[in-house]
Order: sequence, then C-alpha cells, then structure tokens
Amino acid sequence: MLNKLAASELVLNDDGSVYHLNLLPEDIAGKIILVGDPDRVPKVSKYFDKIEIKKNKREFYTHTGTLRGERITVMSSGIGTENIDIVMNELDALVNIDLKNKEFKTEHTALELFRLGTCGSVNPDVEVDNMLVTQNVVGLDGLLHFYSDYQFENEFSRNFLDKFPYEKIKPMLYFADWAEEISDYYKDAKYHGNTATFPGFYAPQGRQLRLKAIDDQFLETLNDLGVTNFEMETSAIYGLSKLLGHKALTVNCVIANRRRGEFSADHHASEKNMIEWVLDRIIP
Ligand code: R1P
Ligand code: URA
Repeated sequence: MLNKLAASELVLNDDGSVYHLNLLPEDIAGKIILVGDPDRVPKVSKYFDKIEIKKNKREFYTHTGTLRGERITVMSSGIGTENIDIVMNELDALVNIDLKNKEFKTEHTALELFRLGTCGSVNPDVEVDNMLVTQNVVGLDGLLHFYSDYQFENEFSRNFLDKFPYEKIKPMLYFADWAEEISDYYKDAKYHGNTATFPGFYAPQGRQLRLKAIDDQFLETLNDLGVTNFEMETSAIYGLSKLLGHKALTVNCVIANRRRGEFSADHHASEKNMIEWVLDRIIP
C-alpha cells in the first residue's frame, strides 16, 4: 500500500474536512458517544457544560463540548453497518492520518467509542426498558468480510460457529476483551450479553409483515446459540475498532422483547435513563 493516499481514496471537502462526517481533526474529542438516531445527539449534548462545535452532513450530526470539564463528542451514525464503515474510517482518519499531506501518522491515537443504542431482546427473560452491555458480538451483516478473516475464539464463538444452521449467512464474531479498561465503566449494568448485528430490521431480524423470514424459529434458534439481543451496528463498531486499534463498548436499551411480543411503553424515558446512566459512568 502506498503511504500517500490518492484524492479518490481519502476524499476531503473544500475546507479539508473528511468527506461524509464533515469534520476537521480539532472537531472531535478522544471520548466519542455514537448514537444511531440523529435526534439523540441533542438529547445527549444537552447535559454538556457547553457545546463548542455543531456540524452535520447527511445523517451524521456531531456535537463536541465539555462535560464536567472533560472534552467529549456525541455523533449520530444513522442506521446500519454500512454507515459505521464510514464513521469508523473517517474518525480514524481524523486522528491517525495527516489530512494535509494524506500520509499515515507514525504515532497511533486510540479513540474511546461508546455506542448508546436501542435493541430488541431474544432472551425472553431480558426485560424491556433495561440496559444491556455487549460482551460478544456476532456480525450477520457481511461488512467485516471485506476487511479481514480475523475472528476471535472463545467458548461462545466456537459453539456459535459450530451450530449456526443457516449456510447462506456467514457470521463474523468479535468481543470486548480489548476494551477491558473501559468495560469497567459499565460493570453494574443489569445485563451483559451477546449481541447479533443484522443488515436490516425486518426479515433479517426474523420480523414477518407480508414477507416470510428465513425461518419461523429464527429468534429461538439464535437465542439457543447464546444470543441475547438484536440490533444493527455493533459488529462493525467492535470489528473495525479491533482492526484500527480503538476501544469500543456498546450499551443498548432494550425497547422490544421479541419473544414475548412486548414493546416499551415509554422508550423515550428509557433512552433518557440510559443517557444519564452512561454519562455518569464515562465522565463521573
Ligand atoms: C433500528 O430501529 C435502529 O435502532 C437501533 C438499531 O441498531 C438501528 O440502528 O439502534 P439506534 O437506536 O442507535 O438507531
Ligand atoms: N433496534 C433493532 O435493530 N431491533 C429491535 O428490535 C429494536 C431496536
């Protein structure tokens, strides 16, 4: 690989900011909260002492400021791992590539990334309106196959790969071992579990409106393999963080219990509770 990146590979805007996120290196902090929903960004930044930077492009909204005197960023990714591909590569470029010369920096900077999302549980005992921290993640979306054939091995991953019955879907597995220092932040969470990340909300997560999903027993099958909850970003966040040398941790608020057919009666209150709980822990 050439050290100097071509204009077509690392694309910049006229002001030198990265193409999709529309950010300059000085616009982000070392601690970054990633949310899916752009409307969640002001719900987080309203707790900041002050907001210094507000920028956006497409679904990527960023606020940077300070909380209890420490610099912090909150950014929306929109939905899905294809957006996380952009978020992770452009965030990494902001800290590990000299954007003016388009050359890799010799010193590596590791970011601390905190996804704060929503999910559905497939373990009937994991109740709505509680938070679940992702220990292991199974990517059923395919993004990581374009980067690497690396996957970690532990009891969960071996059992999952051994028994996964759907031949057309190729799982990729990652876990939060490398984020041990930051997982301390969340040790008192109600649930720690194994998240599956999907390339869709309906049939990919076993939902059947007018179209049939792959298997009527999809939720039960994945739960039997140890999966606790479903969402759409964490495999790419954990996988690309591992490959790029960043630290990441996901906490999702459970808004649906898929096995009991329940949806949160007030998911806005649960979201608020999660935001306050996370901010208290990452900047006490
Ligand atoms: C689907 O409704 C979206 O909600 C979840 C899923 O991962 C997907 O992005 O996360 P967010 O609430 O962070 O968007
Ligand atoms: N987000 C998802 O991706 N799935 C759910 O069931 C709930 C939130």
